[in-house]
Amino acid sequence: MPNRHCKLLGIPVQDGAGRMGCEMGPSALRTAGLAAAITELGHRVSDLGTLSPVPSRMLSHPNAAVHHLPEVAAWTEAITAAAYEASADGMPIFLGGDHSLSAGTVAGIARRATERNRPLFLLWLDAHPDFHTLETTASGNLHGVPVAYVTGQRGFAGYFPSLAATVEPSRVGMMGIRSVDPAERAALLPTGASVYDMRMIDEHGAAPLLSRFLDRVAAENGLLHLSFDVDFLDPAIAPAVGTTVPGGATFREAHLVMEMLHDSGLVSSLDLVELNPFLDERGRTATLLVDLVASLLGRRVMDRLTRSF
Ligand code: HAR
Ligand code: MN
Ligand code: MN
Ligand code: MN
Repeated sequence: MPNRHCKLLGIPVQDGAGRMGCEMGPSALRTAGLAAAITELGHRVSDLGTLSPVPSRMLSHPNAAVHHLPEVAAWTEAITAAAYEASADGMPIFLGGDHSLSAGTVAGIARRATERNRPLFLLWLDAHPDFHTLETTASGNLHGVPVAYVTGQRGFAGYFPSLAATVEPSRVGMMGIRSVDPAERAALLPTGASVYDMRMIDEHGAAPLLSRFLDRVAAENGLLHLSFDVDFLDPAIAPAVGTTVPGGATFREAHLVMEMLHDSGLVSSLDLVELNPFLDERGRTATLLVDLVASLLGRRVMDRLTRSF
């Protein structure tokens, strides 16, 4: 992969989560040495700074569980504009913040992709599919809705910003999935999204599943947005997240995914989300995320001495 221009943008939203702390995520990722890890690999880094919360207007939804809707809607509008602008050149890396921020990052990138006549693929590494609508969410935590929103599912009109471009559900790949609510399962099944859950990773390994998805991205000359939720990882190695689910990706599974993504050269933008530094142990989760980004950007232990075996 040629040298990249990586553009860091902090997005300290936490209103979409059920507990506070994600607003410290961008600071923790910077403190863990993200910029230095990237420059050591020969890439260029620009830090675009950190978005500020924007004023919100009154907004309420019939589903009384939904909370912080005005704030998340306002964030989504601001993030969409910032992501569109950041994607004019280089590789934007969005530092979360809870996963509701991806409603904006993916919307902004999708607009950019459409203008370039490139199909946008979305790889969602997460314990959860985040496929609730405003009607179906029972927790009301809006970090549980971004995939439904960006793929144009019904029920967001009048609440979230209208989308300039949607992501085709069949161009969504999910890996690490192991916590799905009944309404999400029902909504997701007919969409044609590729859902590689943890059982499929157990049975087949992550590599062949990911290869199949990446082959499709390459065949269509697509752009690929990677959305990395900390709870994709097993809580034993990544405790700093508010929604831990046992049975997540291991250290090597996660690095292998990032290494394969690097070799593919296909990833054009990245979200790092749900890091809650208040729950971390001496920065180990933030440090692991930095190491995973390094794998994505070309760090390797050895050159491949043996290409076949
Ligand atoms: N599906 C559950 C809900 O809607 C859990 C959502 C948790 N989402 C995240 N991001 N932490 O994946 O409440
Ligand atoms: Mn998520
Ligand atoms: Mn999750
Ligand atoms: Mn090790």
